[in-house]
Amino acid sequence: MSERTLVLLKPDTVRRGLVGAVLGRFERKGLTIDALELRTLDGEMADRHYAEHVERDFYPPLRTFITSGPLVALVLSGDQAIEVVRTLIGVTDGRKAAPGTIRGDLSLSNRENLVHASDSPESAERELKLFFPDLG
Ligand code: FUP
Repeated sequence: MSERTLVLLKPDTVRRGLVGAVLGRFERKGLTIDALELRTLDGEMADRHYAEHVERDFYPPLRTFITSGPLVALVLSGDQAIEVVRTLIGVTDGRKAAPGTIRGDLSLSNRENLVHASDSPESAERELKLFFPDLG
């Protein structure tokens, strides 16, 4: 069953010149790019996206980071895309993520971990509406 998921290639991915490498992994897996946009988040958008984290100790530096430069927001679709993309990116902390995953291969940080991806059908629905309200 085809699903859609919201993915952000965070400002570290853009700064490090890894957009092509990371996008290529998703494309090679067989996922389809349904929408893609380069944009810089303001603080308000960051707070909406990370609504579940705004009270956490780690949020202020995360907010600074996620608004620090352009990111690539995209919509990927494919069979079980939400879970498939989560598996491809690896666990949150790049130092602990398994080799072979995007974070495991390319990130050494628990904050600058290159990629965000929706973690459930409910978050996918919310995040897709937030970033791509006009997507059919
Ligand atoms: P994930 O779903 O893997 O992106 O991870 P979370 O939703 O738990 O966290 C969202 C983002 O907060 C992470 F991508 C990185 C950041 N974060 C920190 O900066 N410090 C932490 O201790 C945990 C998460």
